[in-house]
Amino acid sequence: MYRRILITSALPYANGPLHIGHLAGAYLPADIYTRFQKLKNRDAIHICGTDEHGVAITLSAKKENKTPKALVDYYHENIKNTFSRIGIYFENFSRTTRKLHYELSQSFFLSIYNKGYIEKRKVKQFYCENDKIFLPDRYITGTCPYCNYDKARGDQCEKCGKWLEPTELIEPRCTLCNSGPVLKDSFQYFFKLNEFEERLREYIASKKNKWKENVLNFVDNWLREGLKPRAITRDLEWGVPVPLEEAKNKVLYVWFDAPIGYISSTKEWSKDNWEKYWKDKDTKIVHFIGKDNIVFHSIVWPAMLMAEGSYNLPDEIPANEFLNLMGDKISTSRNWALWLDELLDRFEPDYIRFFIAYIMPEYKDSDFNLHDFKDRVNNELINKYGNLISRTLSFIVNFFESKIPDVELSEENIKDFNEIKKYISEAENYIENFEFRKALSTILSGVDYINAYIDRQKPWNLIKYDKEQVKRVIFTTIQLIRSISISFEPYIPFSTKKVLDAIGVLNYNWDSAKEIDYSIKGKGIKNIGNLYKKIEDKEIQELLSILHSRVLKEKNYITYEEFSKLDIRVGKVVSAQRVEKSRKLLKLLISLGNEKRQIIAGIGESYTPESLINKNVIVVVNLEPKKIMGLESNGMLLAAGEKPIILTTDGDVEEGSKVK
Ligand code: B3M
Ligand code: ZN
Repeated sequence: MYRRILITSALPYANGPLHIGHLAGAYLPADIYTRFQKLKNRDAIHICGTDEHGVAITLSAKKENKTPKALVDYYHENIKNTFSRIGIYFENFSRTTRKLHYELSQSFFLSIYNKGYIEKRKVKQFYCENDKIFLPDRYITGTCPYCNYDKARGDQCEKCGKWLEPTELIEPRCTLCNSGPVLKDSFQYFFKLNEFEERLREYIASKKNKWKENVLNFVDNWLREGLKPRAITRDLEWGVPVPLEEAKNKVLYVWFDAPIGYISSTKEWSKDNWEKYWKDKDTKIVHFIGKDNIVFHSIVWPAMLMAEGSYNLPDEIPANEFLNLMGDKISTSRNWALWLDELLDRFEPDYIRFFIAYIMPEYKDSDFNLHDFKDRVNNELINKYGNLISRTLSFIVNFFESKIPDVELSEENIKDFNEIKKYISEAENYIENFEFRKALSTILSGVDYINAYIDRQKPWNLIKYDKEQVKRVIFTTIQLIRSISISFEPYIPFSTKKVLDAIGVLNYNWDSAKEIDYSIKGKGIKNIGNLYKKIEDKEIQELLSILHSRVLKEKNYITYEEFSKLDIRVGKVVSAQRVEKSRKLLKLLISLGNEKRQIIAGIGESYTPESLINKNVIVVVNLEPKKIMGLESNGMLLAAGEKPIILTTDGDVEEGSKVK
């Protein structure tokens, strides 16, 4: 058994505010897990901080016309403040620009350098004479030598998926200014990742059946390709300087110093205690991250730790998948994001926590839909938990002069109470296993159980003829509320604190939730009125229109030439059928004059197949063919809206006419 748990969540880049994707990916699960462990009276700490180096920072600074320092100063405060508003609690929230972090990163580098795990290599690197910087791989665009795609990036071609070296690109260009960069000779330091391949294989093998499938699959793919030495330095001005005389003007690559930030932040938290959390064998280390960070945490970071030799390896890496927004990928560059601050300005932090936990992308990507947000919060959190609290407390106010009844419980009452333990134990197992959605739904079943208990007992009837029995029922109900609220605390800590405080529960922990608390017998309660206010549709509409207008303002122009590549035509629906096993998809045959096309379209929720026959539709006809649920689709039907409605013509035109 472990004696302490070190919990970290990915260090957010200090180059922008936090959005819902961040919360769902790492911070909320980490916070739920930490709060749970603390309730179990375990020695658990949650460590984090902002990641303040790398091109993500320097390029944002450039865009905002600030120095990197001014940028990270601003966003460190901004991010820290948002975390506190949404109730993500840390033992320490540090920064990778602090002196302590520089010293630790440099000594870490030197330690593995001195052991011979770092080698110096000559490299050829692109330099943009216009922007006066060495270009990171991702900031070079050119034609892919494998598939001829003309917008391939220096690290990878998005079209054919091949990993690339920037020097392989045909006609490379600087992504920032579009000029042709020059190749310069330089040298960098490479970490000999390959020397750890065997040990990494053993390490990963020991995690089989323990780690989540999505993480293991990812790692397997990487190991299958074989590991190569990786450059861990860069020619940049912003970063942790490489601690070698011969390497002036070079800095550590951001992914080398960032994970060391976990250690430096722990050290900053406690000079005396930090080492236990990193070096004692009875500590469990858990890294919460999003899926884009898996490689670094499960391969590169463990190898760095192996090379250094004095630290423990990560025990758990519960990575989440991505969260989309209204069916589309969140993209900060396209301005398609829901910022936490704008949600917090409108809604209780617990509404946001509750919903994000409810849809958490634990095993696959999931979607934040604002209508769904309103429905889930109103129907599950407010109608079930909120109403349970209001109706019980107002009953006590009305019939018992705001005092919890002072009674002895009967055998039967105790039996009713014992039922709740099952839910709590079940939720506990799920949380230990990082299954936060299942734990939440178990807790909600517990709330259902309590509501059903009250409905069965009907205290509002009983009060007319058996007040003693009502006292026992209400005392039992209060105990049930106390228990479920304790187990709900990791998810909605602001609400449960209010509730537990209102019924006078001061000292509690996870296991005490399974026992009756007699200390509150006869004590006064606080009348907190309605715990929640329902979300209204107009609040959602308002937020939606803000979201959409932001995207429209972002002027990502395409050229006339690019637009003219689209071949859009008018077609007529000849036949339509539902696609088997799909709610949304219809299989359409569309006439374009001389030619008929099969198109699979996601409009099955808005139309019956019959209603579409003979309708004019607008089709992109030169889109590459695609298989959808095994069926060939040749083109795309234009449609709009959440339940998509098709575009059509205002009057008749010939089939096959070009839209211009
Ligand atoms: N700064 C987060 C990201 O990729 C990255 C995590 C570092 S964790 C050591 O957005
Ligand atoms: Zn340039």
